[in-house]
Amino acid sequence: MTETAPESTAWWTRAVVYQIYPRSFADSNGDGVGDLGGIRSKLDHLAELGVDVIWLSPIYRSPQADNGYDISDYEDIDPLFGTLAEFDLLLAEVHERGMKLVMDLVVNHTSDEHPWFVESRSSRDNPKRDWYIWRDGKDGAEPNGWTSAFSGPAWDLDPQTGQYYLHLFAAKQPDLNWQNPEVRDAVFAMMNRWLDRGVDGFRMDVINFIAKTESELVGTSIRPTMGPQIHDYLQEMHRRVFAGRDAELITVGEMPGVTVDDAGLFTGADRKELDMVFQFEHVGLDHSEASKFDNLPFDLVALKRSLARWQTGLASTGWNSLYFGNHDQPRSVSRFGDDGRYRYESATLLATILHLHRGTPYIYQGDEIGMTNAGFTAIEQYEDIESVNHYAEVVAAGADPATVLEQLAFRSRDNARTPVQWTPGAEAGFTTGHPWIEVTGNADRINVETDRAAGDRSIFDYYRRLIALRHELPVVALGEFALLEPEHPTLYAFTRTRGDDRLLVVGNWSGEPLDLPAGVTADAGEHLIGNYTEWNDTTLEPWEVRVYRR
Ligand code: TEU
Repeated sequence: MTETAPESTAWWTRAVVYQIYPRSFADSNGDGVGDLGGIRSKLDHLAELGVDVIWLSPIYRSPQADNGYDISDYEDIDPLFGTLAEFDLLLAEVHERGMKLVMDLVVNHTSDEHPWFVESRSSRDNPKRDWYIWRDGKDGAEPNGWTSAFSGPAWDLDPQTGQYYLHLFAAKQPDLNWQNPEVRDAVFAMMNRWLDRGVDGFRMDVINFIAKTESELVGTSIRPTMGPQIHDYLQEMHRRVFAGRDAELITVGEMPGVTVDDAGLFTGADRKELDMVFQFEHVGLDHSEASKFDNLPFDLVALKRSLARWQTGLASTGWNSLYFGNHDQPRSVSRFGDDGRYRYESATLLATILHLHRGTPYIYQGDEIGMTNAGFTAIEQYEDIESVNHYAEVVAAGADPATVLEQLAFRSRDNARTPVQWTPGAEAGFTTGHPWIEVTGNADRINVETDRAAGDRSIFDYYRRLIALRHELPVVALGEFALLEPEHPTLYAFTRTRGDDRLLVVGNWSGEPLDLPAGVTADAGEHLIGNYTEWNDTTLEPWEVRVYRR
């Protein structure tokens, strides 16, 4: 964050973030679950890749109903992952390598096992009653029609006190009441303690959900609308947590449903709210409004239109995060590319297009070696609460199980949650024990060891060069964006311009050769990076991408 300096000098415009999903990254003690020791053992992998920031998905104490996004103690590390002492070691080792460490901040909700909620539910007059959102039922049913992101109503009746509590996610994730100043005090104090400990910022889980009003329809879900107090809450957070020490920190708001205009407000330089948003528009185009499991054909023109709107909309104020995948999305090479014959080419094309946009790129663990979807075919293979609940709900309502399994195979969050494939050996070198979720069947071919030995077909090496470009060339970080050939169904072409410096990116988003429209590469300049070793200026080979600079 920058308090007084113009936005363009902020260090995170030149930074690349790497997301670790700790339970699937590396296991050091053989219990089958990734842990802090595993992360420490792989820090050189990340330093060699050249990333600037590591974001850890939650490692706090948690019953793990939603893999740590249900927190029962914000001030301690879950024994599954390690201890606070080991966390301090990890933080020191990250800093020694010149990288920063960002924590996941999950404060829209806690676990129902958090002492705050245990107290809150104990009686109607408990001092913490109003820390959560309690309502009377209406005509013997839920207070309103709001639905949970993980199937069913967003309200649960607590028999002990006869009222309903709100949970926008699982019943084990009750929503905190941010209107209560005591809740804000407690959250801000906790954040300050983590910053005092030395962490470098926060990725804030569904942070736009903390202010709730009326209803809106989101797909088949009826959700609260983002209330206007959201900006007050974030500005108060800035004043009470970040002010005075924000220049070295990074703050990222994960915000499902946020628009470009909202993002300009959340991240405008003078607004003192957040550094950047994590938005969802471009990953919502290939499924229907009605359900994220209802897959639509991929449409490159729509994707380009969406990403270009964000580039233009935040050109003069605000900042965006760039991603094609994370722990909630399918693997990007399986979803947008070709995870078979052209896996190397399409993985590197996706990386090039993403990293050459304006914004801060996020690499999700395993993407740097082109890991693919899990290939699960039976419901027993799935662990994710969203996938398991969805299957149970729609099959009970009469859906054909085989069809639902096909949808999950494409869409389930577990596709991104299988263990990172380190070696061709047993359990992909992830654990010496039995992994908590199955290793993807292609680990003998797709793994870090094999990829790094692949010479000019190493995806890791390609990412390394892309990251270095962002560090070296201001035009990559800050250049103005212009989309070319917006209606072309398979060509992704754009320029980035800063002063006399101009980059041209041309990518063939298909498995067929493509003749470049006349003039696109005229006066393109020198070849900067690309995923083929030989090229000509008039055609692109399958999934070929190329960047020129003049
Ligand atoms: O996700 C928020 C979110 O809205 C989605 O990405 C969500 O998981 C998915 O769309 C459901 O269809 C965040 C976390 O990233 C996710 O892992 C958590 O499950 C969720 O919040 C609750 O904390």
